[in-house]
Amino acid sequence: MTLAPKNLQTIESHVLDLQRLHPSASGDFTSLLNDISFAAKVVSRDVTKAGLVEDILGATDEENVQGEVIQKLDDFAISVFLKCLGRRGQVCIMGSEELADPVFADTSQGTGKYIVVFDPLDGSSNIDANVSVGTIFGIWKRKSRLAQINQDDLLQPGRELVASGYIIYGSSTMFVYTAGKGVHGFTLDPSIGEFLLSHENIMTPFQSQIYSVNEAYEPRWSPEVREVLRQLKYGRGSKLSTRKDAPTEGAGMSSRYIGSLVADFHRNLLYGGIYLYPPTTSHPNGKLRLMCEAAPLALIVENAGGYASDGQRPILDVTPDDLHMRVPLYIGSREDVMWVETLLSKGSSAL
Ligand code: AHM
Ligand code: MG
Repeated sequence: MTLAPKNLQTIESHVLDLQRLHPSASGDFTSLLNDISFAAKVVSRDVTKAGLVEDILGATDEENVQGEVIQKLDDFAISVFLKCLGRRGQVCIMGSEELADPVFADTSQGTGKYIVVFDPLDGSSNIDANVSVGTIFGIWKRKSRLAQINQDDLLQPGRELVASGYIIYGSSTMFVYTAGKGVHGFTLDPSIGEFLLSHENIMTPFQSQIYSVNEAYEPRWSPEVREVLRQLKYGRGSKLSTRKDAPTEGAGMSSRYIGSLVADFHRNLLYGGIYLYPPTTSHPNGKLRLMCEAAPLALIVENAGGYASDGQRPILDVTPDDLHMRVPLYIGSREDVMWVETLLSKGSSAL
């Protein structure tokens, strides 16, 4: 029996097809996405070797600007992305979760068209246990035409994103991206070293049965967030339970939390679900970063029919005041996230 290949469209040819829709395009965007996919293959190769190669697992003795420990694989992934993205002059500046300041791309001397912000290895504290980790990226276009870019170029809201995506290094490596024309997923075929189209035009379920949150933080949440979680668990509209009127089995949702945002997000995107990282007493603005985590995933989810909110407004409408600005994040199936946003906006009157 011969096995018929499912689909042989590579990510490069998919992006080229996109480029053809814009006859005046210079090809810079196409080559930038190709560079990201190349960097992803390099990182994927080394992430899957973790454990075999000496000195690749574990933490460095450095901390990032937010005081979080940098893992050795974080360090490796940053340098791969910086090298691959800065080599052809399409990018003027790059920002990363782990680097305090943005980095100018050497070859463009500040003249490149695009700004790329990325989280090189999200969920990296899980890596030693072989849990799926990922890379998240967002691509903005610079606004100014001057050689020297300014703050307004760098600090743009998610609505201005030209494209975004993530790579999940899991049981297989997948590259998921949107450039505003649907969300498309490609799976790395390691035997030929290519990302092949495996999930065309992903749409996320409108409503779901799954919530993903670190419930151990309940004592650190506001009463409003606790109420949201109580209703997700016991059923919408359920009253605070006494044993007698406890909600019936099946009224609430099920829970799945990996603790690796890309992995939780990817599962919820495909099956439906809502991921929540609300403010806590230790992280009053939430833990996740707007530019390298929340906004790129918000663009993906909105293009797949879902929604992302900071609890009050769409994540895509939040303008960053700093490269490392944090935001609360509620993201996933549209109806679920809208419901959470409505409940939170009622504040204490909902209690
Ligand atoms: P990181 O970018 O430093 O890896 O942190 C982000 C990670 C997310 O992947 C994950 O969803 C979240 O932090 C888990 O945080 P917590 O351990 O507080 O639940
Ligand atoms: Mg992260």
